[in-house]
Amino acid sequence: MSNHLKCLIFDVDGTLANTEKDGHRVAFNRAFEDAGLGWHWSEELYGKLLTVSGGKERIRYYIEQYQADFESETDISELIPRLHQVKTKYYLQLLNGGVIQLRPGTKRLIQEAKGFGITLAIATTSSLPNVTALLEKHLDLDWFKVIAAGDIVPKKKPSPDIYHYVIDRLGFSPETMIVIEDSDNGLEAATAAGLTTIVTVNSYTEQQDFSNAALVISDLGEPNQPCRVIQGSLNAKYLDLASISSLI
Ligand code: XBP
Ligand code: MG
Repeated sequence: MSNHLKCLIFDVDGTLANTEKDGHRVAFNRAFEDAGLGWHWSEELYGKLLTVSGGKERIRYYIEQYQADFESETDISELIPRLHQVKTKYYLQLLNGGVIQLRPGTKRLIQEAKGFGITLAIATTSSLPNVTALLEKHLDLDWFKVIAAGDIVPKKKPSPDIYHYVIDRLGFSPETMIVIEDSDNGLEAATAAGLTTIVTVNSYTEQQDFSNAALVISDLGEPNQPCRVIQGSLNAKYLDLASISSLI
């Protein structure tokens, strides 16, 4: 194995698991329903709203763009975090109920990396309870040396701040780290922090511009379930550590 690769940094939503359509989106809608707001985010509308990362930021953007006449009894700056808290409760219920499963290859690759002593980290816009719950249910919290999530940095992706945070905490040179992301916002954030990035697309992101990625694939793949290469080259049927190391 190459001596150069020291760390893999994973995004969560859309990368480790397809959390958005059947998880976050449904949880937002349940929170809106509880509050009697009459708002509903369809699968299609949610795709547009995903241009804004961060749940609280997404609600604010929705109000500004789609509910311009909305008048709230409480100040919007109080309403948004309250809605978001309820949304988080519903998301955790969905997650713990088994609605969210890992994407192909994620557990295999993470276990392989762990076996080779590669440091693992998380860089996500999602709130910390969502991330810890996913890792506890499907992987292991202790496998990840740094979990950077939610409001830990004020500016969310596409700002590189969350990646700068991980780099600072780990103390590795960016050239020794590889990021796995699923979206243009995530790619932009990682690239601006000087990190080489592999993209695994999903239905919400497959049409986005990933020209700055080192490799774009359909998913991480499994030995019996090869991935599709969309951009770049991969000398294997699925993404393994040797293929990742060759990108450094
Ligand atoms: C994830 C997000 C998050 C989730 C919802 O983006 O943008 O906002 O959609 O989570 P990325 P919260 O995968 O690029 O990190 O509601 O907890 O924000
Ligand atoms: Mg993502």
